[in-house]
Amino acid sequence: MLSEIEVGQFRAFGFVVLKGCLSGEEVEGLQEAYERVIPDAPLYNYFGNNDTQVMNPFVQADDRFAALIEHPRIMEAMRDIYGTECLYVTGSDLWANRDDTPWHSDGQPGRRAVGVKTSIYLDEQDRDSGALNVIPGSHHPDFCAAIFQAHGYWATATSRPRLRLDPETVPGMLPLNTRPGDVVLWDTRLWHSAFKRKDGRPRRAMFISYMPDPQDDLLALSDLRATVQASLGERQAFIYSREMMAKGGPAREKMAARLEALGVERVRER
Ligand SMILES: O=C(O)CCC(=O)C(=O)O
Repeated sequence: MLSEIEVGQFRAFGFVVLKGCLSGEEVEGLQEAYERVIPDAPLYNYFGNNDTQVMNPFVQADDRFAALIEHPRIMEAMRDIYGTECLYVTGSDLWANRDDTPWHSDGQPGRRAVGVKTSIYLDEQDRDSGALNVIPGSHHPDFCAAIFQAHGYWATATSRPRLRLDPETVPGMLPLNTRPGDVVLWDTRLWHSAFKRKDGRPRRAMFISYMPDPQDDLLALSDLRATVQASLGERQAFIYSREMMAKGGPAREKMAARLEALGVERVRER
């Protein structure tokens, strides 16, 4: 259970590091699964040209990855923060990242829709070794938009909003240092970046996306449905494959059934 301070910190700053959230055994399992799948992950040279690889989605590739979706300690932390369940809304990517990820915010700066990601890393990380850098508090819509108005641009019509600032000296930036087993929970409206590791090794990272259950908030419900529909497509036809549903336990069934009750389409493969 998160402390009141941690919940308060998340609300004020937009992130919390769940220290030691995953057991040593879970981390070992993830490392093994990662090394098994990464050789087949496609190249992705959007940020640079350094043979970065990404598997998107990745949760279907190994049961140990899929188990991260409903990890009890992660679900509990999100419940502590939002006072309701968070729902997996598709959006899962696994990286061997050899590039700098530029400063950006996920989505339109100033948006009210709440998205939350978990970041899971397989190596110890700090500013020089791939840590997620954030501007604390920049998930607040007005602050997020103000930063964009002062320093932002779109690299292309479809890219995420970025910052023109020198990436190393962005005012207020904070690297979120982690050790394997820690999970970073963060609001995707935060302005964030990550630098390539100075030791030349790839950043071994996994990200999974959620939104809080909208309950009776019709605008939040519409945002949730739109988010899922925008992420489903050629690469992924359903949130859950038949196999993932067959292998998942009651927590997976409950989350899938809740999405269906909310009118989300293509939740599970029939
Ligand atoms: O490259 C990284 O590690 C940062 C990930 C990121 O920017 C994102 O998931 O939106």
